[in-house]
Amino acid sequence: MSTTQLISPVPSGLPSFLDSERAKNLSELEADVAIIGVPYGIPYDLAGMRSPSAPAPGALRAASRRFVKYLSHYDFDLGGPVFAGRDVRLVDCGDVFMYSGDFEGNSQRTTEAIRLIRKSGAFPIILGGDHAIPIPVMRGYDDIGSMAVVQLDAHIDWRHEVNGITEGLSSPMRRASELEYIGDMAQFGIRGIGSARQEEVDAALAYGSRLITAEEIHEHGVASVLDRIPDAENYYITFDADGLDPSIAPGVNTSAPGGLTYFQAARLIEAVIKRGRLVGYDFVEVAPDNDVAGMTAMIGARLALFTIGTLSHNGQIGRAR
Ligand SMILES: [Mn+2]
Repeated sequence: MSTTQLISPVPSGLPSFLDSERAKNLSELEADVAIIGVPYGIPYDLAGMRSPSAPAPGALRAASRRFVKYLSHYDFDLGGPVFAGRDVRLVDCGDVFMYSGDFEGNSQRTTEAIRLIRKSGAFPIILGGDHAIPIPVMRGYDDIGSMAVVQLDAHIDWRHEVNGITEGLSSPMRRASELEYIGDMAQFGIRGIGSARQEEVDAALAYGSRLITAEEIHEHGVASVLDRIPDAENYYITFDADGLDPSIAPGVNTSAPGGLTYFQAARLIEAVIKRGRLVGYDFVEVAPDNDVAGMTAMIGARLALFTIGTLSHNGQIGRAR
């Protein structure tokens, strides 16, 4: 299919993420961090054609506005100024352009967008969309050599297929495991029912994925599980909003009781960044129609900002002034 348009920039009149500059051409990026929305995955049925997470990138951008005036402030979660006093250039690339019904093409455009962002040297922050979107996103890392994947989620997402669809929201970790450049995996916050039958658990364990339940984190503390993050040079974090507890993140597609707190999630992200180079971060599965007072979008925007701040504090992005 012919690609006529790769992205739709954030429309004027609507907020960009953290009020950052709006990029119009991914081939001309000059940034340390590039925000990109990917509104659609591949639906399982007709009802899924209108993804509840399609408006999520816009909701996360809107929620990020409350932090804009504090970007020069002290961040107590980071123990210093948000960007550690460094120059960090953020751009918002808008959303990957989605052609109605052209799921394969949308997927290819997503991969292409990630390749262009990475080629520019910018760190990609991917706003889902549902949990199908890391599948085309991770294909944009085929030149990386190797990377580990750390997932925060209630569900293990190891289904081979659902209704014959192999690249849907239940399958990102299974598809990731098939990419030759993806090595170890750790999956944090796992709990409840609904993500796996015995065969998916067996497949994950056979691959060597580390499944760390939410209960273990609550019982023994997040510090006790940080050593389960695999050793790697490069890391990709995929964060399903339902990994968080429904009491703080009700606006998701598949709520599960017993989830992670904000600080458990933040300290997991921080620990990954301290271990090696983080090369990508996605936050997916926000369903704005289910949200309460915009709490889920707010915590999603906060965690993305925390991730950017932590990268800056660890010298992975930006320049010393
Ligand atoms: Mn998921």
